[in-house]
Parts: sequence; C-alpha cells; structure tokens
Amino acid sequence: MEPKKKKSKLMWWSVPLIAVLALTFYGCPSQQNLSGSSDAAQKVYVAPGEHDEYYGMFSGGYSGQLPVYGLPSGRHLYTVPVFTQSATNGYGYNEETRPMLMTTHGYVPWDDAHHPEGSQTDGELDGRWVFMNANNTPRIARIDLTNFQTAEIIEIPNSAGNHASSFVTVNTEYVSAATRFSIPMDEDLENMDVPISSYAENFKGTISFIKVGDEGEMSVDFQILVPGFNYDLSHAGKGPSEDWAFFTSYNSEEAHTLLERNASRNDKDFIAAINWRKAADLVADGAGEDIPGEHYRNYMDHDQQLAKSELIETVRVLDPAEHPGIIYYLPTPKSPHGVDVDPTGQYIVAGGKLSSVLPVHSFEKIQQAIENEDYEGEIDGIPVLNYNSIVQAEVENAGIGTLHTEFDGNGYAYTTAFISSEIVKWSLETFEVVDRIDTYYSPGHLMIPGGDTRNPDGKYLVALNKITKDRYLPTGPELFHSAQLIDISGDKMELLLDFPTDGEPHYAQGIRADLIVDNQIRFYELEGNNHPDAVKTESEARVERDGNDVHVYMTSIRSHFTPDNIEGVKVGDNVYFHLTNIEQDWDVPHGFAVMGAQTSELLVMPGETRTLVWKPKKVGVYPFYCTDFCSALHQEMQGYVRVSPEDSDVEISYRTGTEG
Ligand code: K7E
Ligand code: CUA
Repeated sequence: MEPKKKKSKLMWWSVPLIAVLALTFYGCPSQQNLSGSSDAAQKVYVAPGEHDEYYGMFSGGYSGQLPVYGLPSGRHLYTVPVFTQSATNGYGYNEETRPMLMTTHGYVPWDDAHHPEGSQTDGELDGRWVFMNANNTPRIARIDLTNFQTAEIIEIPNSAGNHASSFVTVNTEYVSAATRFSIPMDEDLENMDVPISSYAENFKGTISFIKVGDEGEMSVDFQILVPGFNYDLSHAGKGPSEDWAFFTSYNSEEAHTLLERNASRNDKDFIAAINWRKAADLVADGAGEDIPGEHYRNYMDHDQQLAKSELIETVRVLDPAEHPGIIYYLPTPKSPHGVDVDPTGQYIVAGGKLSSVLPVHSFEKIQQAIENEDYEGEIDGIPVLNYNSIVQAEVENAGIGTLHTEFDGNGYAYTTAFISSEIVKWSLETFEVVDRIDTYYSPGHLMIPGGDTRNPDGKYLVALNKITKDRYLPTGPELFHSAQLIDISGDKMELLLDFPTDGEPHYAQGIRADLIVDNQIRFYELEGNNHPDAVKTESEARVERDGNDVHVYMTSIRSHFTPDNIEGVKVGDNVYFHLTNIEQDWDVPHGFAVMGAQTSELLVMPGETRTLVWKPKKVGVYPFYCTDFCSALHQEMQGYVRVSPEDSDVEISYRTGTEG
C-alpha cells in the first residue's frame, strides 16, 4: 500500500523526530490529484513538428546516463550514454568506445551519475558541453553538445564517492570534485591497510579541481587535503565571489558507523569556502607536493574516431596548513546537503536537511570575517569563521528537510523540502517565504533553466521528485521518478505538467535550445574519418586473414553491405568486423548483427567506423543483417558468413552482387 512506501522512505531518511514534527505541523502531503487546468495544457503544448524551448539535461542517477528531455513538453528526446554501456547505440560494447569506461579498477561498464552541469562563459551557459560526475568510481565526463556524445572521462584519484561534482567556475576554468567518503590516505599503499576504528587518525578527504582546456580537455590540476568529513555538494561563486567555490560537508563528528545517528550529533557542520583562484596560482608557482594518484583519462580521438586511454600516475596536493588563505570553514546547521549561490554571487544558501531554518551566508560578511580574523576555532589548520558574523539570514518556515535551491533572476529563490514535500519560494531581499507549492512527492533537486548561473530564465521550474506512488498507471514495484513542471512566471507558482523520467534524476540543467541547435553537426564527412580500419569506398572493402585473426573491412549504404558473402572463416578464428557507414547525412545510421555474437550488434552513425569481434564456435553458414530500419529495402540489407571446420582448406573469399 502507498502509505507504507512513504513511511519506509521517511525511515530511510531516518530522522524520526523531525518526521513526526513534519507530520504534526504540515500533515501528510495532500493525496489528491491536482490536475492542471486547460490553461496549463496550453502552456506545455508543443504542436507536432514544433520544437521545445529548452533542452532539459537530466542525470540518469543509477542508470549512469544523461537522458535529455524537451521542455516545456516533457518529451524524452534522447539518452546520451556516459558511464554505462548503451544497448540503444552500442557505446561501451564496440571496440572503439570501450576505452571510455576504463578505470584503475578495470573496465567499469555501469556507474551512478548525479550532477550534469553546463559549461559557462562569463557566468552564463554557453551550450558547448555538459559535465557529469560518476559517484561510485570517481570520474567526471564531458559531453560534447555538437553531437551529444561523451567526449572525455577523467578519473579522480584519492577520492571515494565523487558526489560534490561536477560544478563549473564562471568561465569553465575548473570543474569541481570532492570525496564523499573519507578514506585512509598514505603515499605507501601498505599504510592504507588500517582498522576502520582508526578513522579519526587515518582517514582524510580531498577536494579536487579539474582544469578544463580550451578544447574541453580535462586534467586534475590539484587537490586540497581536508579533514575526514563527508563532502556532499558544491557550487562555484560568481560576480564578487567568482574566485571561490563552496562545498558542503556533514559528519564533522568523523563517525564511521551508523552515521544516521552518529553523524547527526553536532548542531553545525561546515561549508568549505575555497579560494580556487589563489590555490591555482600557488600551484602554477610550484606549490604543493606530487603524490601517487593513479587515474585514467579517456577521450575520443576525433581524428581516428576511437577512444583512447592514458594512465596518469601522480597528482599535486596542497596542505591547507602550509598555505593559509585557500580554505575557510563556514559553520552551517545541520548536516547541510545542497549549497547554492544566488545570481549576484552575494548569497550562499545551504540546504539544512536536519535544520529548522535555511541558513544564508553573505559573501561580503565572509570576506569581512576573514579580514578581521573573526574565527571561532581552527581544524587541521583551517580557520573556522564565526557563524554569527557571516550569516545574513535564516529563512524561517522554509519547509522541512530542505535540500536544494535555485534562483529565478528576479530576486527570488526556490528551495525543495523533501520531508514536507514542497517547493518554497522566498525573497532574497526580505528572506521571507512568499509562496509554496506541494510536489508529488518529496523533491530532491529542482531546476530552473540557467537557475544556478548569473542569468537564470525565470519562466519554468522542474521539481525532481524522489517518490512517484500514485501519479501514473502502476508498473509493479518500480516506478519511474516523476518530474513536475511548474510555471514560476507569476507571483504564484502553478503546476503545469507531470512527466516520468528514466533512472533517478538527481540534478538537471535546463539550457535554452538556440544555444545548442545552431551548433549541431548535420553532415558527418567521411573525409574526416581517419580510423585505421576505415574503408571509404566499396572498392576498398575486403577480407584479410592474419593467422587466426580475420579482418572484414566492410561498408554500409542504403541498402546493402559490401561484401555480403564471406567464405573461408574457420571455427576458432577471431573475426573483426570493421564496418564503415559511408552515409554522411545525420539520422542515417546502419546496424550490423551476426548470429551468435556475444553482444547484439554494432550501430554505426554516418561517416563512422565501428568494430565487432566475433568468435564463431560451430561450423555453419551464419546470416548477418542491418538492425536499424534505414530504407524501404532495409529487410534486404543482409549477408552470409560461411564458417568451416578448424582444419578446413577453404580460402578466404568475398563478394557482393555476383551470383554463383
Ligand atoms: Cu540526489 Cu545532488 Cu546526488 Cu541532492 S543529490 S537530492
Ligand atoms: Cu541499413 Cu537497415
């Protein structure tokens, strides 16, 4: 029954007292179905053939992918494969893209993605790239928005649970990362084998700054060593605070078991305020120490159209005790989750998930307190600023279980409250709540297009709800999460649309469509394909034997393969099908599947070469066929491979279009 699910989620959230309080003061979220008005229908209606106004780039959460929705329609447009193999387009299955998923833990074909963040220029979205973090095996990916493909993935060393990631600085100089779980850190691997009970003395955290080059290429520029707390979320500053980045932490108790209780004792934890510009300048001048930190950088080589992996062995580390002025702690109630910076760069809002108020720090006051050395303590060489000196306001009555905040650019902030299941709108002038709207149910993040930049589009808000329950037709124990589109253009928020989302969207970025559409590649030139196994004309197509390896250099065009009859393959051979799609216009992929292959197929985009390895185990004649309905004669797009016994003397031969 529904109430049970609701209840178990609350217990999972594990603050029974607050939950009871929440239910006392707010009651259960209304169970009625609030249906949108016909006016609402008009506002989300995108007529057939028309395009949406925004791209919504949602993280897939446990799917590890980047599902893309149109807004306001909520239509699912595409899913970009990022940290997970994709059965829709072969990413991570074919030989060309497998290196993208290489890590120091081996080949990892599935991860957990949380925060997509668009690249920025001068504090505004520029539509070039989206970055997204892998949480489990710490990595950051860069997705190229000219072709919606993952262009690069870099691993983050000395990190565990890469959650406070991947948020960019105002000109995309850096992308942030931080360890969620502190871990033993020592230059000598043997010293990493320590009792868990030695947490307080041996466990450390790192906050990492990944440099982004002009072409988007990423490198781990430096890490800052921090006490063994859990680092949760991040956002860079802007305007006056643009040289700074802010990271929430919890578990300042440094508990290592039953954190739901043991990490909830302190009244306040901390936001780490980092002067990244100063740290970067120090590093550029040679500060810090290179320590072991093996990590992979995987990238798409555009010239050869195949992914490559490189292993990097060390990383530069800064110890804050030796470099005063790069990091300060801002006391913040209580186990904060999100941290968000308003469009002016003046206010830093923390999601106080166990706090009864929503604290707002002032950047100006932070600078004052630093100047006056107005400290209430120090932890491992990191000054702790005086809470009362830096807090601008505590927003009252902002809901219970507040998590994340975005901004509309018109002087208002919007905060999700998980436990009271609502979005609360409050003023950045009076710090008073001016409106609230129920969500169905229990929102985590929320998204306003550009809502974490200098220049938000304050028209729509999307609530990314964690619990779906009764919103759609039931589908067994697992329900897609429910996003809700809310009109925020007026004084009162108005619910417009529910739409189901794949995976668990944690964060999302809404990007104005025109920033992306105009840069789309629509013609994929064969000439630009310098894949070593590409064949660009049918006359170059061929089959070659090299010992037990057979290489088939094959082309596809509507509606045939060249060659399509192949003989001389033997049991025990490794057959490499290198298929080049010699079509160049977008939206004309071909597929290739051969019976008995260990994965389904290749899907080859126009102008591209992809490779499938096939190891036939039995004598016979095996059909292959195109898997993507490409033309009226798609069903005719097929061929045969004859597989002879291991000791056969049938020679390699191949043909297309000659009978007999
Ligand atoms: Cu779901 Cu940003 Cu990973 Cu909050 S996080 S809800
Ligand atoms: Cu090519 Cu179907």
